[in-house]
Amino acid sequence: MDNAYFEIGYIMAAKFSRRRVLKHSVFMSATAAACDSVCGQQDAAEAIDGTSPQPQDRCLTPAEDFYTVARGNPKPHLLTGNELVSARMTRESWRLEITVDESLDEPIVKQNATAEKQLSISNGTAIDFDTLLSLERKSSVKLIKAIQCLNIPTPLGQGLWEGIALRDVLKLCGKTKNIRRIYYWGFHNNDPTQRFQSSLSYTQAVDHAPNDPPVFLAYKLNGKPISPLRGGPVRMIVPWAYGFKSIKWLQNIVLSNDPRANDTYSNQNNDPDSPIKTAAYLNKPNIKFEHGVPISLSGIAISGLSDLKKVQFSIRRVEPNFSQLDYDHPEIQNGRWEDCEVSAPPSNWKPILPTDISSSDIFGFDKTSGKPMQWPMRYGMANWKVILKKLDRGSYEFRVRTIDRNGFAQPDPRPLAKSGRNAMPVHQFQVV
Ligand SMILES: Nc1nc2c(c(=O)[nH]1)N[C@H]1C(S)=C(S)[C@@H](COP(=O)(O)O)O[C@H]1N2
Ligand SMILES: [Mo]
Repeated sequence: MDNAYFEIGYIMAAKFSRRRVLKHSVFMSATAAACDSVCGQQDAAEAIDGTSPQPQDRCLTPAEDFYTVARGNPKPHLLTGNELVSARMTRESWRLEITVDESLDEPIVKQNATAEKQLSISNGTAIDFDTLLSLERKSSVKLIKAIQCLNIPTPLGQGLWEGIALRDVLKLCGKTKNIRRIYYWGFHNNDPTQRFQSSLSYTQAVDHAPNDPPVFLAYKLNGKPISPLRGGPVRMIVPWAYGFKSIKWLQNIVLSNDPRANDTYSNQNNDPDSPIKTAAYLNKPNIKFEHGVPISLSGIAISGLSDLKKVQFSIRRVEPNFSQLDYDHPEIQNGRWEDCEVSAPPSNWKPILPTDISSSDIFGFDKTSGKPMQWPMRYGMANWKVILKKLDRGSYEFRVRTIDRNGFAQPDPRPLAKSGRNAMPVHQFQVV
């Protein structure tokens, strides 16, 4: 680790959490500094709780070090003791209701949804934790996945999530008819105005391509029960989606024949069906470097729905106080781009994973070799790095971007902030 980075990372991070800086000094420096820029861009409507985005390495973020995005007053994860029990936020008290919305809404909903069984607290049939666990043998999902907020341009953390495919949970309702959408939400003080709801089409809930993980109800993170802070005891995990689909403190699912997405998040001008975009993020480094000393720049890259082929950088000599060119300016698009180094997968997964989990059990890993079948893994992240040598004295503008497996360069194919913040990172610095 470069000393210059450590120092700036330390100073910036100390503003947020001195304890964590010390604890994670190994991967620390630059990402902690990055939060200064990335947090500034987050949507004002987001209720942010917790500390600054934590530095992420390529493997598993400790549960308490994820950056937390949570709504509610008080926030459900701050409940303790009896309050936690009556909120049904312990494994023993947890119940999941699956009910049917039978209402019609012409001309869009002409026939009503039905299910053989509705599972509700009032008739004593809601799913309890043991019932959920009993599906484990049939349908266990283990997935290493980064959580990323659509409105915060750095992943919040990456975990090994374990759970049961939503498809198999829905089967507990027996035969169903006319279901086109699934609405779901978690505990929010039983106050409907606080409810943070998300939704999936029936197809998204039950179908998935063989090389893509299914939607699942997670009950373990990094080999341990999911804490209230991370959305436990049971949290929805929608692998391809931004964080708002991965509802915490999950307690209610409603089956409906209304095909419209009514995610709470779409009320804030967000695209509710946007998959995670492949993107590189820059750990904001120093703005001044000493001439003659190699300059190391680094960051995180996340592999979205379209996978990650490579990470590239481009560097331009500029006049001080120049005005920045847009990402689609021909000078940027047709400039010289070179490949960055992307961190290789760990050669040994054993020390990284919980002791009772073998890498070959994890989605996307080869059953025989126990190695990931692609790297970085889809919906996961890796580190990138570049070392710049022999730069003359002067001002520079550094850009970094991903190229996805379709050949699109970040921020394409959808450079729209409200379908995921993935602007091409830019950094200006001086060599003096
Ligand atoms: N019940 C509930 N689930 C929720 C939220 C919430 O406020 N309430 N926030 C969502 C959003 S917008 C994001 S980005 C992720 C953040 O997950 P994390 O706090 O575990 O990092 O949780 C999602 N799930
Ligand atoms: Mo979010």
